[in-house]
Amino acid sequence: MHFRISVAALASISALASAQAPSIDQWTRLEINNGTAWEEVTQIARDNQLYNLGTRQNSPCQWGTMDVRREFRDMSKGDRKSFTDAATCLMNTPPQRMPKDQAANYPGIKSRHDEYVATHINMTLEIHATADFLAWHRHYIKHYEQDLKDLCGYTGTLPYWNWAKDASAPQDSPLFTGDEYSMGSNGKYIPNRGDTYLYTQGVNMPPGTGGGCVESGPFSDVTLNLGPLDLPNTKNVKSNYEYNPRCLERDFNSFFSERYNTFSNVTELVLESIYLEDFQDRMQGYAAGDAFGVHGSGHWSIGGAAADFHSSPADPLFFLHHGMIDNVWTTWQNLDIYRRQFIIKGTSTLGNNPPSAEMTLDDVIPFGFVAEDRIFRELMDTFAEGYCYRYE
Ligand SMILES: [Cu+2]
Repeated sequence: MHFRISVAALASISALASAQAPSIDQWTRLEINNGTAWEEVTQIARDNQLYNLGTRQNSPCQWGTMDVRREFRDMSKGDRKSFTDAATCLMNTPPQRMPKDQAANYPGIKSRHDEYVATHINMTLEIHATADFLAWHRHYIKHYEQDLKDLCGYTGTLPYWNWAKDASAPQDSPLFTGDEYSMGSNGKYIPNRGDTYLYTQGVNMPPGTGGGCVESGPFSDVTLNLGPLDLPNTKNVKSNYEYNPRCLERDFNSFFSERYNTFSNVTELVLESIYLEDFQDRMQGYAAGDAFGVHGSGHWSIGGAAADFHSSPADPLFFLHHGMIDNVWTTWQNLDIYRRQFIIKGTSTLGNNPPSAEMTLDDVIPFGFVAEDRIFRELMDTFAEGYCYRYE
């Protein structure tokens, strides 16, 4: 007990020094561009987390025993393989929450993994460009991590993908070599494709480096059952739960990542967004002059299934991308935790269309076939209400 108090006292010195979020002026342009600033910013946030935890009495969540989520390439080969084995296992596990007598109403739901996809499809317009975008996805991926443990015997934590490390050429990332310890390969290269105009963003997209089915490594022989609903250049399904068995397609495309997923993009996002409105708009690409943001661009950099707005969780890589998104939010929160822990802003409809009420922390947030409803407030603190994890 005495020991814990003195650790907290020591930590308070550094916490006092950084009670306000650091300013981007503290780093040089080179440090911002090459990832040095990002490393240091996340370390400041972690120091603040440690201090914050030290101020809590009797917390069941302890620093030394909490789940630590790591970047996929930082994990051992064995741990990487355990994760992809478990993710594949979820695709071969029967649905858990869909009432069995209603299976005919959900023809595309064949597995536990499909229940995640179907829930995201069904809720797409209520969980993006809304007040609960960040919180909803936090709980969604947390529950996925829990299911890997509960249903597939996984003993590790959810990895994340720091796309900034691969922004110049995601197709060459060590995550996607296609060996058995990777997250699976790119899609098979389809030549002679032209540009595609993306109407929503007003951007002309050049073809990526793949386009076909994932060729090797984990997920090369999985079957996706749901979606796509809104991809260009493909035949989309007509209803949310339509059964559409097909391979997993990817199409890594640096057109997006080198513009929107760089170290400078993510570092500027976190350090320049003082207000939550700016932070969440800029992250999702709803801020003026930024058509994608790190969130939207991450999806388009992967391409294929992961680029479909509604059914993107069909590609397990979705959960690593959103691990990074949650890491970015957690970092932003912890740079000024007393102001940012419980702050929300927005309504419950995409871009407030159709108009809906401002959400509050007392609102009930549904999770469909994924999990029980939660209260918004319960999703704001990574050390409470069943959460006990950090990023490294
Ligand atoms: Cu989403």
